[in-house]
Amino acid sequence: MTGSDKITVALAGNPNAGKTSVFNALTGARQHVGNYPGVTVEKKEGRAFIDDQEVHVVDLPGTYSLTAYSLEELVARDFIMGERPDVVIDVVDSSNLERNLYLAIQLLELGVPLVICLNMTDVAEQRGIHVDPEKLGQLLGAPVVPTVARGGKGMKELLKATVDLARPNPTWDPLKISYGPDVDRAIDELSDILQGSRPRRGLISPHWLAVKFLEGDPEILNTVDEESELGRKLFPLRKRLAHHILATTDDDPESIIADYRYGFIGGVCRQAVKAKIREHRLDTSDRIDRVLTNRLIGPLVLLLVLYGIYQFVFVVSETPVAWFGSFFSWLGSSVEAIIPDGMFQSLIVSGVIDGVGGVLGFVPLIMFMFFAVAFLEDSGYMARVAYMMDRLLRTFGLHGNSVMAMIVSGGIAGGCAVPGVMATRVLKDPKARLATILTVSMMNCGAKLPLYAVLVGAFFSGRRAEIMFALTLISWGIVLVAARILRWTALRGESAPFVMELPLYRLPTTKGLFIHTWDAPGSTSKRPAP
Ligand code: BGO
Repeated sequence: MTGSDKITVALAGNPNAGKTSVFNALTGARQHVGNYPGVTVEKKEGRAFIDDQEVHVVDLPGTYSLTAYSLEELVARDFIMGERPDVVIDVVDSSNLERNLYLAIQLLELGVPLVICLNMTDVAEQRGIHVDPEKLGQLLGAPVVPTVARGGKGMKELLKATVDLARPNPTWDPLKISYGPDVDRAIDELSDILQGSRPRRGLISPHWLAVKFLEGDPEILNTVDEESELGRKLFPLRKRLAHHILATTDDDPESIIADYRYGFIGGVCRQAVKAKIREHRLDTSDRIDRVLTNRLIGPLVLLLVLYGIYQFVFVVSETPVAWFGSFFSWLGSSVEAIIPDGMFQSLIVSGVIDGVGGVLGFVPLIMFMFFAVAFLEDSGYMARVAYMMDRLLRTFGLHGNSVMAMIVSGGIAGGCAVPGVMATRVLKDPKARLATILTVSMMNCGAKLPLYAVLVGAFFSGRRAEIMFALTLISWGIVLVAARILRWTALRGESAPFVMELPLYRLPTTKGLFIHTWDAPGSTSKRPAP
């Protein structure tokens, strides 16, 4: 807290969300108006009381975002970062939640102790939109108080939640969301450099600064002199990373980051909003989702997609696999002709050439599999797979996002458990993460493939894809049962609530697909869970 027992609260919110009404309802006649220093933006301040506790309320300018593109946004952000109020109340219009949560997410990314004032609940209910405040609070990690500011409803509860959060001194704990593989990696690189030398704003997290730096936030860019030692490291790196992101995604970092924020919000709203007509940004992604995540059509499409991938991987890779086979048999017979019969020849031909050839022969197949998974991930469909699988996987004590690790480990035959285990970093629930790590190696990974291929070739030569598909389904069953047993025994406990992010659909770029195929999809996609 700032003073001995006075609490300072900043009131943020989109224009028309009801911020002025909340301010008036909280402070009544105890208000005065001034200006923010150095600018002609009006600054309203007032006092509110609850159980003898004085709360100093500062009304921030109405903003949609926390960028530095408008004076209002800059004033609001500077006040929060410079004055560090004890708590920020974000007034959101619950009848227009998705759009309003964009600011809330940015406040959470900054790390401010936040209370969400879920205003206009009367309007939302009239429109058939019911927001579950508890669920919303759980998912965002911030208290949510429903209000109707016009009638003063919920104001006491709002003040109480604010005071409860301010006592004892809350720490600034930034929300970290994933912005996709390329941007996440770029942010890691930038924040590593910023970690050591934080320009001016020593209290702000290097991760947040790195996000802003990559977004090209003019105010943050200005805090670093291009000619300084730090600037000479940061600016060329930023340029290179922005170039790479443009090449792999065909978009600039700022748009990608915004898309992923909306994806995160979409995931939150899916779980916390029940509506007769759910509020929609009716864009292409939403329309596609209506079909692809439909309860009946969605799983059928998913099975078709997986089966299509099998056909693609096995049919397309047949020729290069045969090339590898012919090359190694040619190499074997050539070496046989050179080295005389005996132990040494057997070691080289049967041991080294046949052994290495047998494994390398599956490289094209594995590359095609990774290519297919990279396509699913880059297009945004993989997040929908996780969303659809969430309910099923939860019954086995896992999480929808475990699906990426499972698929990469061999959920589509030919994967590898190493990037699979790395892909579990996205799971924030430690028990679900450990259960996934311990079980994914039972999938049909690339190392098991040669053996399966020999057996399938010998017994079911005409139906390779179908039998491999069946074997894969069996391995899924084994993994799920093993996970369930672990969650009943060694890893017993409740699962933590977690947001399923649904990024917008995008058309993958060729360069992006090749880079992600090479990297092994999922292995670098998400940040470590805090
Ligand atoms: C007018 N419920 C309802 N139904 N309305 C609310 C609520 C609520 O919870 N909260 C606020 N409003 P501001 P910003 C108006 O002014 O506080 C209404 O920009 C009108 N005015 O009364 O100003 C509030 O500060 C004529 O409505 O928002 C106001 O964030 C006809 O939402 C509007 C109808 O609130 C914006 C409404 C002359």
